[in-house]
Amino acid sequence: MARTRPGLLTGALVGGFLVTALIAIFFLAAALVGTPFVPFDMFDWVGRVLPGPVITFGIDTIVTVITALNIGELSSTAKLAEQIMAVGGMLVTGIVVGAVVFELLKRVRLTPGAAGLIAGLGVGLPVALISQQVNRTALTDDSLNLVWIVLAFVLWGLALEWAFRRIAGAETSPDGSGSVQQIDRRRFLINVGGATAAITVLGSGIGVLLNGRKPQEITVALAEGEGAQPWSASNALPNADDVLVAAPGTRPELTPLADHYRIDINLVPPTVNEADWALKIDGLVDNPVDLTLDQIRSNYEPISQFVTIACISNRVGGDLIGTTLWTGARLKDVLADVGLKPEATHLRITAADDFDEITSIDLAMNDDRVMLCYAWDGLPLEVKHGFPLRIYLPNHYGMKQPKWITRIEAIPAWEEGYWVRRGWDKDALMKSTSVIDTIATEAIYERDGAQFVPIGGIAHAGDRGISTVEIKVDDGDWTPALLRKPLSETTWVIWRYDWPFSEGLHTFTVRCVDGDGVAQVEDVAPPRPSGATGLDTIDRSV
Ligand SMILES: Nc1nc2c(c(=O)[nH]1)N[C@H]1C(S)=C(S)[C@@H](COP(=O)(O)O)O[C@H]1N2
Ligand SMILES: [Mo]
Repeated sequence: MARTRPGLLTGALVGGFLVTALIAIFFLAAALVGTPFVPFDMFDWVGRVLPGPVITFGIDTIVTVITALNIGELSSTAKLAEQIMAVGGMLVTGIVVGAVVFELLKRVRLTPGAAGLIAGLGVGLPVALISQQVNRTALTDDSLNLVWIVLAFVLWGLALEWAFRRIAGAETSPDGSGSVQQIDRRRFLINVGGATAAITVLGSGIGVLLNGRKPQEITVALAEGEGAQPWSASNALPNADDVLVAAPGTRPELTPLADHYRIDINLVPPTVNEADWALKIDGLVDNPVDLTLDQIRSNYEPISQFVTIACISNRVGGDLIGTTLWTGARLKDVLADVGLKPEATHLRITAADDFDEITSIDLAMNDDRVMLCYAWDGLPLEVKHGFPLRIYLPNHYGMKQPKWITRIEAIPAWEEGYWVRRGWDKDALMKSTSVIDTIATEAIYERDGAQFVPIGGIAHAGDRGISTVEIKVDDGDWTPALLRKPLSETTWVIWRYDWPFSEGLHTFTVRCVDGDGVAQVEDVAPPRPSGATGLDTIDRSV
């Protein structure tokens, strides 16, 4: 028994301890400064590279388990299960690597530091590159993330090796008897376990607290009556500190209310008299209610979000798209008060113009952003934009989002809504799109002896965000544009590309990749039935 050097089992234990602390540190850093939370990135990546049937089996299993155990509402529980699996996956990786490193050190004599460095780089480098490629969770710069992840893993590897040498050193010291050696190892493991537990509890505790801080929440006081000014007249936009200036001629980042597109089935919008209006919520609910506008405004915590909405009829490069600040009450808060019956699966939303659409309760209850909206840019909704109430459904085209809502009825099955009955897509999820607004030849400038023309526009991909915008001039290479930080995760992104000027007739084309890494569809499709695709192209002689 004496003189056994630590091997697989001890390595697994130490690897597990240390990786737990590492996970907590990644979590804390993510909450503090927005570096990637590595386990989630890795999980997303694994989900994408694994073959379809394996994923389907995995999802089916989660669904079966959640349903069988009856542990709560499906999609949020499933998300939690996935997050646990993501962290578990990293834990297992740490355990396996710990075991391998200890076994290796037991068998092979290596220069001090080599094993730790190899283990750290061996795991850290691919993980950092994958995280960068997936780029789901980071707010920080790519190169910073890369350095941070690799460094963290290298330190982790070195800690592993240090632990091995401590244990091995203690046990091969020539003086003691076997029993002393055993106590030494046990005490050391307890110390390591205690230290990592402390880091984990502290790191994740602070991380949770920081995450509890709602990110840059905007409070909007409703301005009403004669001469009321929009919110944006006296408030800076949340990305005002972004150094990237839009190319001259790019549309405004926040669409002035007067310029916001309007689409509906009415020649004259229905005028709702606030005094006569109430929102009826009925159907499969325990307590049907009629809510006045005042009740909706004051009984529920108001939330404000920057929103880009587009019409499904918008052509590539068209102007049926706009961005403003929406304020309202979370639909799930309102639904909580009426008590949905278990048979209820969908909501039929009807409007003063007899327009109707059907929304799933799953979406309403699980997406905190879904709201009953009563203000745009701090002002009560304009009549033509849906006064007194409209709904916001992130990632869906306008046709899914009734204005002038009068009634919400909980129903037991999905039904076709107004435009679906007329042949349009039942889901109407927003397609990724990118648009050239300007080729600012008048703003040509010189730098290092070369001339540049600023080109700019917008890119939008529902609530998926935009990771890349690229420009092509004639048959040249696709070149990345610079991106402004968007107003929110659901708004369009302003991009800019300073083009090395050359005279003549040129063709400019733009394309984008969404935040999930999915490229904009380049095949040309008309708006009907599910939204236009294809690339925006401009011919210009300069
Ligand atoms: N009641 C009602 N709501 C409606 C519509 C409508 O015709 N009636 N049109 C929808 C469509 S197709 C779009 S694109 C958006 C447009 O909203 P906006 O006019 O405020 O931009 O409203 C949606 N909500
Ligand atoms: Mo629309």
